[in-house]
Amino acid sequence: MSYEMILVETHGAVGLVRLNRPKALNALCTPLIEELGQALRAFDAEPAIGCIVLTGSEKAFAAGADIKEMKEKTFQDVQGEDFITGNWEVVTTIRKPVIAAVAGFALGGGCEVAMMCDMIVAGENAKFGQPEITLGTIPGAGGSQRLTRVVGKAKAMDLCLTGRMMDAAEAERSGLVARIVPTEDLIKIALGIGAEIAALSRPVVAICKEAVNRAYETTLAEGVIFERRAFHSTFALDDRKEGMEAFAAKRKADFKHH
Ligand code: DAK
Repeated sequence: MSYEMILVETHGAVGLVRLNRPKALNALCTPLIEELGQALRAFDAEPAIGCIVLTGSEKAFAAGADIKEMKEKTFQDVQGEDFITGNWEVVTTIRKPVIAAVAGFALGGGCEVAMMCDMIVAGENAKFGQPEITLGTIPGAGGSQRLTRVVGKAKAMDLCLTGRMMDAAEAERSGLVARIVPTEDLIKIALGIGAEIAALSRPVVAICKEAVNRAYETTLAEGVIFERRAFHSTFALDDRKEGMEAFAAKRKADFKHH
């Protein structure tokens, strides 16, 4: 598959997608979002891949949806065509873990895409924000919802109502970012985390991702029941047996992904 706005690489069992529209700071125009969806779906369907890393450049993960593409649209346009909704949701449908490796700006749709991923690893220079209010609009790809769930009402209101940016340290303190790493080592470290996850049992990783995500969709009591059933289901796998036998035998587990 050849792409024009992203670069796709494979590093062992880890798929790497780089947003690559440097002149526009990786602004997420419709063709870019389409290519991103195709690449993520292809990695999700590839049995040799166990984890996916999504990144941008050192200057920008993505500076938002493409404002120049959006600016002439009317209400009838965006409502009528359900403006760009479908492809923007693809990230949330991927079953393998997706790590956002964020350096530089992650603004508007860029911040929203990063939040759709399963964890964010940030370079020290990362900046997050939902500046849509300064453009006379509001977040449109889940920013007001996911940010609020992740960082709480106080910070979400602060960011969404003022449009200010938050740096990597504040983002980590607020729970948005899993780890901060030196910007120059970001890709290497994200790929390392990806390789660590990809070496684990693929079906168990998928079950675990589903269980954590369930916490955002249900009550605690229902979530715990879901987790219990999912936990029980891991006992149907050879990998669960191998993991526990390897521990008892003081050797490294050799997961076969079934
Ligand atoms: N769109 C289009 N072009 C952009 C852009 C963007 N979001 N961000 C930057 N660029 C372009 C600039 O226009 C400039 O292009 P030229 O003038 O060279 O042609 C080039 O990238 C370099 O940008 P700057 O010259 O501005 O670079 P600086 O370092 O001075 O500033 C900056 C960097 C990130 C602070 C600044 O570029 C900036 O403020 N950018 C806009 C950030 C922003 O407001 N983002 C939010 C966009 S609204 C939805 C899904 C998603 C959304 C909505 C709906 N649905 C599913 C319904 C999302 C909406 C948004 O994200």
